[in-house]
Amino acid sequence: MVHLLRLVGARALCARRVGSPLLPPPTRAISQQAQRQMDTLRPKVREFVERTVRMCQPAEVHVCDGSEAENANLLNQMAESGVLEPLTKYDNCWLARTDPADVARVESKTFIVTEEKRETVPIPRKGRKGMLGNWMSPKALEHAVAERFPGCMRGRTLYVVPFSMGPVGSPLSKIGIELTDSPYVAASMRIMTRMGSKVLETLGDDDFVKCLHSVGRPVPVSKKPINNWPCNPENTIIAHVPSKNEIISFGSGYGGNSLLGKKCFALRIGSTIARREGWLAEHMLILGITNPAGHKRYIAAAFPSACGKTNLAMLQPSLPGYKVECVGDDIAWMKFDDKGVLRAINPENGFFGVAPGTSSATNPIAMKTIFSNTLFTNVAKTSDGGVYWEGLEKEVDTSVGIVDWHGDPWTTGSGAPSAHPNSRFCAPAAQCPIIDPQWESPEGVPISAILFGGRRPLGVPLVYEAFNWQHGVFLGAAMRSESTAAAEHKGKVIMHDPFAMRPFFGYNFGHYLAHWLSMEQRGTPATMPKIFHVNWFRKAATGGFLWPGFGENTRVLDWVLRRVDGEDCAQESAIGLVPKPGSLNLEGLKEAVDMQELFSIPKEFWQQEVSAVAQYLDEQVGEDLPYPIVEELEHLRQRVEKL
Ligand code: TSX
Ligand code: MN
Repeated sequence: MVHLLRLVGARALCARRVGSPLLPPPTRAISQQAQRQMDTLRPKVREFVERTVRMCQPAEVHVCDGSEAENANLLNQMAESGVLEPLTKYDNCWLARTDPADVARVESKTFIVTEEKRETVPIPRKGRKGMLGNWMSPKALEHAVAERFPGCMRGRTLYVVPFSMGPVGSPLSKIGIELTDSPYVAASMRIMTRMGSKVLETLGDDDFVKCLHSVGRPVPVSKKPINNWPCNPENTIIAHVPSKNEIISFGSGYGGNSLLGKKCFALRIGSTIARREGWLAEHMLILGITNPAGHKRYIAAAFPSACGKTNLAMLQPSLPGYKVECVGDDIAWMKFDDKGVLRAINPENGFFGVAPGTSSATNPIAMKTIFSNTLFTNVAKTSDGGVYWEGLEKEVDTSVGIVDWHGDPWTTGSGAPSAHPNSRFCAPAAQCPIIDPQWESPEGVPISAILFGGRRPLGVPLVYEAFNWQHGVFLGAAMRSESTAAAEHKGKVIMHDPFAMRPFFGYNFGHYLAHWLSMEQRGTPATMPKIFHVNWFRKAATGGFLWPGFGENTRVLDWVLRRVDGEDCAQESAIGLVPKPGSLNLEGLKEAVDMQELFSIPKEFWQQEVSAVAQYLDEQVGEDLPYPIVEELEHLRQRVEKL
């Protein structure tokens, strides 16, 4: 009775909201069972759920416990409603096809909400468009929410998804609660995060990050969803409110737009929490590496897209006696401990990896990870109930039939790719055969080195080391990578992507740089991670790659670790410390490598690089660019002039 009154009262409240249409009554009151579930929630959680129920008017509420039985119900129910297809060739693997209008993150509709614009983004120089994030005022967000959310979950079930980013109970972990009307999101969050009752128990009466998500298609739908994938691309918005630890996402069911623990929480909101609390939330893989002497270290590495970050995180070493283990492939939360050692956790619980290009040749470990308990999205399907994508040509029997990611028959000659280029696997990290024994360590793993990288066909050597922390921060700021950019560009362009964080900054990039620079004061000099820049993608004048890459990158990591050990195997160059001649271990390398060309530092190229980076940082960061970065740029310019 009490609950009924609450709902009625809420409806009146919704109807009074300025600018929102009068809402018809909910299709039905939520079940008594759901009410009982909601009654078990702690006051803060319950208030969040009840407020959302009043606004969004779902037909039903389900509080996720994270159990196997609950998961099986979700999956079977999605199979019945045509959202998922079972992939009968594998154990508990499923295929989702999205509406082709909902296949990727939408940066133009992603906002950070602060009182002052400058908290979110630096003010670009006159006439320049800011490329370091989108700002929205709290008023504009209020309006955007009022226009979209009232009644948006009518006819659907609201799933309450309690999740922990990081091992449950770790001092480095943070808890979120995602309210979503997408069962696909609930099932994916169970893979990508620690999800369920144990999280609510740990939360107690503490605060949590409030995550609200709706596909934005109340039932009955105005038009039949394509592929049974409801979404609302015209009205999509992904908003982050750092001051309230809130994320609000509407209109997209895909990946980073809807699995709010990942990019939205662990990077955007995470970076703002990290700044306040004095740590780092970064777009980095974490790997453990043991050398032939049995000495184990951990490396964190940031790469823009299309550099093979997941492949590096699961590297199969070519050098005898080396062992690589995986802590994470996408995000690192790093904090200096009371001894001044930088410690990292992977806040995630799974891999949400790009499928095309993944094969036994490029990443045999991933191939051993993703064929059980995995949700595939927008990959192609074989007639024997398996998956297919570009890169698997040599691994799938050509006698099988293939349907593409739209569900249409496909053959090699079709022209268009079989799988969407951004198609994904979503697989539990625990299934990775080389998952690190310490990957769930509550105190995190100690980081000895940080790598920044990029896909640089010209001018940038295989590896070089920063002279010091300040120079290392500059290397992160100056990151660029080749990418097949926006549709209007045909060819490949070298894009700026500082710290591989360009789409993920939760606050002003100038302030972010100042925060990184300040980290030097928190670390103990002897154990401060050394910073390196790597480039596996340099090409010869004749066109081919100069470096074999993949497992052979172990040779670069070996040199990095020897530098960490203090070995005298580096010499100064204009751009940083490069390997002394003969110090990179090339023993047993089958391919002939032109070391001269691989490590050359062409004066003209670097003059252009300096001016491109200078122009970018001046135009984009302007007044907010910390002086030490200006200083590093000027020193680099002077060293390059002497080449
Ligand atoms: O992931 C890659 N890595 C990192 C591996 C640990 N890729 C794939 C990038 C696409 C996402 C690479 N591609 C790497 C690399 O180190 N290097 C290259 C370029 C390359 C491609 C093919 C060959 C060599 C280099 N193979 C032959 O020429 C036979
Ligand atoms: Mn990523």
